[in-house]
Amino acid sequence: MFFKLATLSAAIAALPFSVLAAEDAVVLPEVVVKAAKSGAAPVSPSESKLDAAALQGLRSATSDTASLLRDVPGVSLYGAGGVSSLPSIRGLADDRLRIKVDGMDLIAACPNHMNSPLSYIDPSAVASARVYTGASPVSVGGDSIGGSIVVESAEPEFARSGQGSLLKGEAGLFYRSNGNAFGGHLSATVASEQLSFNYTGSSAQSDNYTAGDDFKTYAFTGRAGHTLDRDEVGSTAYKAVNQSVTLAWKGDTDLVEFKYGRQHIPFENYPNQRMDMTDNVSDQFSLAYTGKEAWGTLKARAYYEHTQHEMDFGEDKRFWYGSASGGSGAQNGTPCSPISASCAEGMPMYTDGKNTGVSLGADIVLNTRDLLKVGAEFQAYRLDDWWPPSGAGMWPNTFWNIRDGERDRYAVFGEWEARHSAQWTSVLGLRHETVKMDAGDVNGYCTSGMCMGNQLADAAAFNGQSRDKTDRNWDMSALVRYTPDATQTYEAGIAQKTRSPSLYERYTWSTWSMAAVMNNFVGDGNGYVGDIDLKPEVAHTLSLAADWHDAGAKTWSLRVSPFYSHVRDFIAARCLTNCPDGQFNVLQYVNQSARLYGVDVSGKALVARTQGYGDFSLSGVLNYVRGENRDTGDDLYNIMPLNAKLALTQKWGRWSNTVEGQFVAAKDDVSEVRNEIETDGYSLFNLRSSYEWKQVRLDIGVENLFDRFYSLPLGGAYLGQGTTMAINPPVGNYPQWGTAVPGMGRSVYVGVNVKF
Ligand SMILES: [Cu+2]
Repeated sequence: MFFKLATLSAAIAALPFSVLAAEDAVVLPEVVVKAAKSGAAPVSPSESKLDAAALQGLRSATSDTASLLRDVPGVSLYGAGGVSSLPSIRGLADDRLRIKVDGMDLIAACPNHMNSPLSYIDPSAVASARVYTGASPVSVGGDSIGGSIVVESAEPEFARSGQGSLLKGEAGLFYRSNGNAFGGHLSATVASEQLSFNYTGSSAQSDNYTAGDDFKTYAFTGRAGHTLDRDEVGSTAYKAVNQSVTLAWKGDTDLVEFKYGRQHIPFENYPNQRMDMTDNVSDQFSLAYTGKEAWGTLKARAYYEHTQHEMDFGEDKRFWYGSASGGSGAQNGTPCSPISASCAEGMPMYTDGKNTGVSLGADIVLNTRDLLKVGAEFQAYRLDDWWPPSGAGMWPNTFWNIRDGERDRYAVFGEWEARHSAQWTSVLGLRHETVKMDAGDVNGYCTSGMCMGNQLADAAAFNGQSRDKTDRNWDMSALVRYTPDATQTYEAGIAQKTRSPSLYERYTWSTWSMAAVMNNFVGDGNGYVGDIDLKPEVAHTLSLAADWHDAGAKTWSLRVSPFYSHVRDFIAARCLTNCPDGQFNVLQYVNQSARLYGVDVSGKALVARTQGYGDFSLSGVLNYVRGENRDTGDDLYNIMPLNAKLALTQKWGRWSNTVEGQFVAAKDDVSEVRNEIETDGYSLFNLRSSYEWKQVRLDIGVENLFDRFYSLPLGGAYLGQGTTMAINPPVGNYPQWGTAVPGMGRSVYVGVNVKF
């Protein structure tokens, strides 16, 4: 066995890591947690873990994996496509968070970040999700300044000793009334005691959703062809298919897992982007090894992910207002062929991203007190972003938005976790990353003569500069946890975290408004231009947490966690030339100084234990965050206003019934430079029920019970219909500045899940 292990280790020495364990293997941090559970419970109060049971209740309600995290303290969601919203932790989102899906650092390969990391896994495939909201340990961080999210699909299962073989699976179907959404999933495992094979597949699709009662301001009249209903929110339809096969081998002390996954999104439309996703194919290959040694655990992983992404105008954006009879607009509904200098049809945009990663890590048990985690990670990322000629102003050449983009990360870290006594635990970590970036020469659609929008001069200026950049980034984090007795835990954490700019932030180059508005990953409708000389952003964070609970942590708990973060060289935006209020403008990324602070409060309590009607418990979350630009005095963009959730749950035999209220204040702290739209406060109510038999689970619920109209505070600007290619189309055409994306009106959902 040892020889085999050594051979394997050698074979995989070039490979990487992640949280991955055989059914009977135990990941080390959990040993610490479990060992402690009998006495105190020094689980970090700034870490939230959602396991299968916690996730199950929302699976039928959403096809958007990020939305499974909606009730985690400190988390809010940027609206995007139907399966692609972006989690925000304490005001920081997207590339500012470290998000790992099955051990892979996925990167959105799209100038609008449509294919965000969590869009690559279906909610039905998520077996566990961990969210680190505080000064997260360096072992789960890197190239980010906010929290970390670690999402895992199910671990491979094997037949029990003496059982011979195992055949099991799960299948489910769901339907949601709003948008007529439906889909299903299937997972099947065939295994012996040593080998395990699994297939997992899922599919979800939806028409446009409808907003609550009052959404009338933006409804269309006189539109040819497809007509939106009065309360229909344009560009919110989608279809997604995820499939994977996993082959795993288990020895006495080691586990090897190979997984191939393919995601296909035939279309996903975006109500806050000027383009829609018209095709996205992602192939993911991952090989992982976990070995339990006498000294601890060795983890290695290698992965390769290839995204082929296409955008164009979806059906709600293919219309030329005021000239329905013809014209040569790229968004005209009438076909135009052949394309030429005077005739355009659509605006195809392609992105190709290749992401290769290798990581190696060890959790070394030094003694009963000390655990040392060391790791090395390498990631090579390649990106091309090009827009083929499609006629009229987009003619005659291919527009290269980013060509031969390269972003490589080399990281090493060490983390020392010590249990000094039953009361005191500390975690100290240090991490270094070298980030090397480069990009090739670019050109616009037009490469000679009179070109629209300064394409010639912009391209020449970009090509004349060196694009080769190397950042050397240090992260550190120190955490102290004090657990005086079984009813309370206090934690203080400080961290320095660094993120290098993304390829889109450094290397997008065109100031032409039509091109710039295609580069936008915040959904605010503005155009963005990169800056090669951007510096990495560095956050210094202080995070405190106190957790009080009953001795068994069963009947009640209260957790309060204030935080403060100062970000040097925060990548903000400034006006490029002239930016009037009340319209969309072209902005450029710029390093400024920012600070974010706030508090998350969460708690639960068993309020009644009845004979006839089961147990009743109350749970709640309150989130407050402020974000300020210290250089300009402006508010940061997309900061969730004060909000709270309260839920009353009845556990009654096989029934679980919940009434949920969500209360959100008006958003009036808005980013002026981005002309961010204010949103009104609102409250929503949801009902959820589930009934469980031995092998069957039924979920049924109503979201937005009273069909309340509301605007998504982090949903961005509504660009879901009309002639989106013009930054500010003439009055009478859409989109006009000033409408936020409405949230979904009432939706009844039902889901059934069968285990076999
Ligand atoms: Cu895209």
